[in-house]
Amino acid sequence: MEKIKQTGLSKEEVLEAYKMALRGRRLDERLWQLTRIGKTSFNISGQGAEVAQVAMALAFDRTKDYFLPYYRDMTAVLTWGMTSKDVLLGSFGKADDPSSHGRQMPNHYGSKEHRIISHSSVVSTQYPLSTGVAYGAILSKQDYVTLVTTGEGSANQGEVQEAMNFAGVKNLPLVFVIENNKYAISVPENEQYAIEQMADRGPAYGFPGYRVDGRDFAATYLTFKQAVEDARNKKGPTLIEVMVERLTSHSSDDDQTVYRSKEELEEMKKNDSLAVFQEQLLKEGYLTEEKIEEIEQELKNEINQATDEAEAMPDPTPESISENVWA
Ligand SMILES: Cc1ncc(C[n+]2csc(CCOP(=O)(O)OP(=O)(O)O)c2C)c(N)n1
Ligand SMILES: [Mg+2]
Repeated sequence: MEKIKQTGLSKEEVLEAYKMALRGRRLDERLWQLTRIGKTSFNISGQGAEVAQVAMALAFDRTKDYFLPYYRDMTAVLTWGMTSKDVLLGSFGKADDPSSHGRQMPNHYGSKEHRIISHSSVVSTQYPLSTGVAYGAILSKQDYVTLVTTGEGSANQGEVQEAMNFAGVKNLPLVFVIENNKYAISVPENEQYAIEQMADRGPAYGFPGYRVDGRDFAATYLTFKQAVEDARNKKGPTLIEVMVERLTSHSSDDDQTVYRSKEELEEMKKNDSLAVFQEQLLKEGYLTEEKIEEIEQELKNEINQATDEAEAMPDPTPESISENVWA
């Protein structure tokens, strides 16, 4: 059977998934442009992880589940319900930015409306927080599932081990994710961890751990689907290590050509997950060249409009400085 069909998603849903992954790429390209021309201060980019993030988010019930993302998860939060304009409001630091009303750095996503919980720049602090959110489901007898993500470098923080241990002990309805792009800024994976795969840390805390290729939309979606179902059915947490690429530098403040070879960068770009997904959809009859063109045009219009609208919004006022912060 064709691969995409195995997901059980309808043709419309698969096309929406493709459009969402492409939205993530095109919007991120816009964010880079805005940084480069000095209209925004910073960008940290999920290029290379879009397909995996769509597959991950689609496996949840986005009308009731909770999500504690990290800074590279723009495409995941878009899939969860945030809009291109919401993201742009955050990058411009506008008063109406749903993530923090312009208090946080760009890419620190949050949305009360969509149950996306804002995170700290101190990496992985969302992990222990997520155990509280998940424990809340048990204490309040609700059946929501919690999703939390971090990078493979940040997964070596002490509180990540504490969070996973607590989740195992309490059998929490929680899906732990490590997005492994093989770099923590300039530090390569062989200097980050000594085990073969980070997924092995799940069983160390008493629950399953899987490694999945984030370029494989169907495999990623199905792995998450199972984890969500298990969490919802009181079978406890799962750790999923998603292998992705980091196509860009760590952020707009560094240059990865200084610490990665030209060959490595070229090899990575040849295996761009978005191209792999597009190729697969063309082959399996979901997409045509004309349809791709149509989607590209729709996204271009959407992102242009969102940029103009977000940029025209007011900045936070000096008088509001002590609002929307812990004071
Ligand atoms: C506790 C802490 N230490 C260091 C930093 C600086 N820092 C920000 S991102 C990052 C690398 C994270 O790498 P990884 O977890 O692999 O995530 P990626 O950025 O690759 O997605 C570091 C060291 C920080 N924000 N917080
Ligand atoms: Mg990393």
